[in-house]
Amino acid sequence: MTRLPILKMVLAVIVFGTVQSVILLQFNWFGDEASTAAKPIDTLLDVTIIISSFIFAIVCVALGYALIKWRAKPGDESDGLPIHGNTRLEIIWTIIPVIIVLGLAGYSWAVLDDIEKTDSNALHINAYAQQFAWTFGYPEDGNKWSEGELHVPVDRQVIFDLQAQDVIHSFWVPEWRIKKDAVPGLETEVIVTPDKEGTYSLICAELCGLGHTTMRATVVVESEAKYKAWLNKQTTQVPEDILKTTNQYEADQLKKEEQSGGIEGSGVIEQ
Ligand SMILES: [Cu+2]
Repeated sequence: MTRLPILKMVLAVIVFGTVQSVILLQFNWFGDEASTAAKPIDTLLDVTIIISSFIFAIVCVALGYALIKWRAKPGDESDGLPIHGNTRLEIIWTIIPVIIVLGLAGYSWAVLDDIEKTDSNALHINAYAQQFAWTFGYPEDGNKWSEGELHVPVDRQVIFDLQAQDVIHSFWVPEWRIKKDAVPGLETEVIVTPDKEGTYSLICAELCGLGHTTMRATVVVESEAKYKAWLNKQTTQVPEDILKTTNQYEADQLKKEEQSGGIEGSGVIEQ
């Protein structure tokens, strides 16, 4: 059995893994950070990049060594040796990835748990998603309604109650990092604390039909005073037909089914 140059290989992995990590960490993958969730999420991503870089390095070094060391000599047309499994090796290469994956899952869980802690003075806003537009209801201030433009105060937690009116959409403001699906009949919420004033884009991140790419809204993060002033100027209230809670949505679906007679009551059984 050939003895592997373990020390050299480990060194190669360290060098290759480090160089790759350093290069990949230079990129600003997600753009500006504009919420309190952005930092911990970006750190989680950086840790994942570093771990992946070293795993990639291990694979490349092992593969490179095998290719050079055990390549066929010119003119050698014979078959390779029949090789049986190696139980100890298989146990090791199963257990190590399991530990890495579970570790990263636990870390992600902790980050998510932390950024989704709700404040008692959080602002509630309803985000209505429909093909192909976003509209917003502000239930704490007379249920005012804004179309295509969302205003939120800076440094205050906002809880968006997502309400899909037709198909599945997805609420995503890249600078806030948080993304969540809006599913008809389901209550989902986005919990976020914007911490940087500015104008951003809310993007639908779930292919929802022909106009999907145009399904965007402007997001304005501003001081509490400016937010209040803007809200005071809004005159329209959330229209009745959009005011669907999950229960109302389900009730509507039921009514529709009853009106169409239902398949069970159509006389199929009598025949
Ligand atoms: Cu959409």
